[in-house]
Amino acid sequence: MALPEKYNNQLERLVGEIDKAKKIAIVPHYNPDGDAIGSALALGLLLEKAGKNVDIISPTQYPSFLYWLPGNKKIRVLGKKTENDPNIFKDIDLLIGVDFNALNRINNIADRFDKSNAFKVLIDHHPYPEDFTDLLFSETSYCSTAGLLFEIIEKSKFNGLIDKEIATCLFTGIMTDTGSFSFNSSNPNTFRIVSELMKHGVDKDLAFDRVYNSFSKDRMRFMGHVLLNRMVIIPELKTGYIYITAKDRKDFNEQFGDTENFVNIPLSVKGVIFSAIFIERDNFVKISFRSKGSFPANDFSAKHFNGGGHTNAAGGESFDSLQETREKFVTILKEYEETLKNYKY
Ligand SMILES: [Mn+2]
Repeated sequence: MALPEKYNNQLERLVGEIDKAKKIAIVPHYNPDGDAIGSALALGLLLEKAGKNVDIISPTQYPSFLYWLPGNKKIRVLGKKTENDPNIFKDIDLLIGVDFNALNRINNIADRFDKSNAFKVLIDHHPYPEDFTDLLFSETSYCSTAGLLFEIIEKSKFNGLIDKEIATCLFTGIMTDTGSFSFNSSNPNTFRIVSELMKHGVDKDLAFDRVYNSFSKDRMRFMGHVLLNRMVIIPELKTGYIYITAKDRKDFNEQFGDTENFVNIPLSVKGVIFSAIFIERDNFVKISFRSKGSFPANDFSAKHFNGGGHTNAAGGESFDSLQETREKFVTILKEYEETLKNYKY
């Protein structure tokens, strides 16, 4: 398989715009993950090799387990002082968004992205993309934006520029978006892409080690506390959830990214197919959902918790207290009792 034929014209236009552009900016979503950062870096490194002046602008901070990635220093992270800068996209001819489907996913800079006179492109694998760019490469059949980006590059004249560093960034995007090939990776094409990347010399074991074996002692103890005291399993509804109080975050010296992946823990309990995490933040409760099989975490979140995402992984939020949010969740779950009880996975 390769990039679907229907993108041929768009690909031609994209290459034309790259050729024309002097200055290019690449933007991942806020709170970027391995796929967003890996894709942004891979594209940035590639376009620099093609002789372009490239800015990679992250709307917010990202986890330190990604700092080892090649080209990491090129990323400009917006903070309190810089996020309101009206000129972040000044003189940019081509603006490329990666790994998001809606302007509100780059919330703090959405207005400037939208109003920029640059030619705009979006490369993404989330469902229901909004129409806010001149070109849209959006395919949910890909495990990751990095996978889709690889096939876009592969089919273009830039294919020859892929090197070990670029391949490492793409591989890391695929690895993190599939939980090291444990979900969202049944499409054989994912492994074809990985196979191509490996030919460029990606050190797979190193990538795994840097991403997954990089916790602080505090974070490990935090996880222990969560497992022992903050996990609720509701076997009859095949659901588990975790809640984290503001005090927990303080007690365990929470650093950015420390609660990442906690939401997956309840799914390790036999029989659990739906899991959630509720994290008490300053003004709201941050929520993530995970599911197995066809139970739609994204629809559940969209309907009840102002969120969305993929079938098996979605985000959400609540402006009730942590306690009220937990109670609301359990009440809503009862509406799904029949579905969950009879759910076969
Ligand atoms: Mn992604």
